[in-house]
Amino acid sequence: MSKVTVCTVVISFLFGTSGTHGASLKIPVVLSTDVGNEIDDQWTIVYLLLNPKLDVRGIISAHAPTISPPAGQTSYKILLDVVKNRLGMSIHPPLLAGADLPLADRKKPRVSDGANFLIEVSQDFSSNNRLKVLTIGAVTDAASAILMDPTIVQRIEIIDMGFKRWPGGEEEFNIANDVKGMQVVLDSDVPLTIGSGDVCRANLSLHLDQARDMVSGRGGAGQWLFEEFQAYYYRVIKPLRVDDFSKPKVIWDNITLAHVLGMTTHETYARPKLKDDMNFEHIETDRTIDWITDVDERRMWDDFIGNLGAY
Ligand SMILES: [Ca+2]
Repeated sequence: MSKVTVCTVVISFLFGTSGTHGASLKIPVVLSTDVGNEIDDQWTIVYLLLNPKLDVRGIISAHAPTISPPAGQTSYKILLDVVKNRLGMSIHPPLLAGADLPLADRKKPRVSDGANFLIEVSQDFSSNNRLKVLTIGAVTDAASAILMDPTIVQRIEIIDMGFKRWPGGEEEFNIANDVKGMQVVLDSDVPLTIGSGDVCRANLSLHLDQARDMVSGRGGAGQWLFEEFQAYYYRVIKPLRVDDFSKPKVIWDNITLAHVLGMTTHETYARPKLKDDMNFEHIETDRTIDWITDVDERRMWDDFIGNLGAY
């Protein structure tokens, strides 16, 4: 990286963190990611960090049962590797470790560096100017922050990739990884938007060839993203010993970024309660939930590729 580029990165980072005190028009976000579980988290981290429209205040690691225990710590080490080594960023937003396990009790937080950080960083915000918290893994750290400081619901909003579909909710990986955590979030007043699995599948599926065409020629970060995609594709998506490349891989987690960047449509519904079996119970309430119904994926991928090419 040239000196001029480093200088630009420093200036944009400083400007980007000016928050409520400065003239930043960037969108303030914190990401909570179970990176190390699948490969879509890597795509979302790259999109997040290379997007000049975002003021990234921090990234928190999240546990998942597919990540070696202690999962929050392992995911944190993978997050450090992605940001420092894969993206080669010596200057970057704060990176924090989240909890290693889901909530054991709906009234008791799992205190972690990630949950503490979320409370601290939220202090710059208010109900008129909310920090957007993107959760693309188990929601444990956001839920713990709500239990530790209930006033945080006046300063943040949560955009979560989770559930199978509306109106049932239904079992899905991120929700299953902390059902109690999502119950805490749904039972609170925090504004909540959901990007569900069915909408991701319909809008964010990529075939191997599409992924190659999109990212493999675009610098070291693009090449690395494609290699991750390809390795996962051969390991998980393509049937062994069969030349069947018909199944796509879904880049689930990008739905949260597409939403904050204004590239989705959504419906607003009465906010359901979440039962322990991960199905919704629809109740009379004044609280609402925003449910993403569509993604302008053409626009999102163009934006993603443009930022990747410029890095
Ligand atoms: Ca994820």
